[in-house]
Amino acid sequence: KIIQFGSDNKNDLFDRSAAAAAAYHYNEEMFYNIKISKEVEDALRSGKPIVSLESTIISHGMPYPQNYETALEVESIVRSYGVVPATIAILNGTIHIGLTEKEIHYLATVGKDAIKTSRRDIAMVTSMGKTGSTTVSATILFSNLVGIKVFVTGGLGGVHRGAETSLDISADLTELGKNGVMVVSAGVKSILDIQKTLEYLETQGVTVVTYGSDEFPAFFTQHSGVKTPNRLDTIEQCAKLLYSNQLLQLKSGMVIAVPPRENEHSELIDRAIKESIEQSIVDGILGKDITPYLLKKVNEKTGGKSLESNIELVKNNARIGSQISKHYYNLLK
Ligand code: PSU
Ligand code: MN
Repeated sequence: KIIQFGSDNKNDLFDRSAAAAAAYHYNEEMFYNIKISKEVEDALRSGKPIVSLESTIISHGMPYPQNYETALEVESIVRSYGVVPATIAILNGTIHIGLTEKEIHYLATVGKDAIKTSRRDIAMVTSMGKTGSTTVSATILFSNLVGIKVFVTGGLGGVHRGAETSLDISADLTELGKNGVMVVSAGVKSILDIQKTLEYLETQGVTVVTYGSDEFPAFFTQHSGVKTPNRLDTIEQCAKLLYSNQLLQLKSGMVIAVPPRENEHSELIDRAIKESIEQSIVDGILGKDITPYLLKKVNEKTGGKSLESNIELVKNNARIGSQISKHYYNLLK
């Protein structure tokens, strides 16, 4: 027997204003505050589509000024679809959902002086009144807290090569398992072990989809040689996937991997990745420093070609993510 979900369930899904109100804390005696921008709060209350954006990509993922320009361009792409962008970061201990241009500029210029903040770092950063840029993991967590369902980024963290001895597995993957948020990305970089990353996501109960291809993309290239667990070909199908996840209250995440445009520099980038990983071992880089280290080295070794592709694919993901968000909200009406 097919169970039909009625309008009651839809009303549950509409309960975003309650989420926004619950999350709106401003209490001097507490050790954390959340500030939701006017634009984002209005969108949450009136049920307008929203897309969240992370900030570690600004502080640690790209150099200045490309980081600043890209962050603004991505926001403007999202807006061009009639969707509200919500860039998330912690500024002087206050969790911000939706940043001003000035705040984005601040993060872009402080760069690595901002604390790269995953779930484990959040209470430290807020209680000490520090500034932290949120990784995919913390951005998923805060998106879920205020009721934002679609989150756009460049690349996810994953299982690192050699994780069988280092145990280096990004907190992005466990966070994806815990929150019913859809993350639109270009897959995971080949600085990571892609097959192991997919295995780990399966264990976490994360639905992994490639948009319009049978292969899981490797960030800089469409081809990883790894078969994707699921393929969807339309925006509508992706929106319906999110809707089903919500109706069933699975409370686990979804990844939409968008293959990037074919890259003429993929061989150069591949070589740079191999050399950078070897160099990271020589330099003794470990833990949260590894991903930013590799991104910087690869960019240097490719003469900026990897950064160019990175910028282009984030924008491409923003186009797809915005449309999914819009369709999802239409399904709720
Ligand atoms: N991959 C990129 N660019 C990035 C990151 C990953 O191509 O900026 C950032 C994201 O914020 C991601 C984080 O959540 O790195 C993962 O870090 P780690 O591998 O330390 O978990
Ligand atoms: Mn790690």
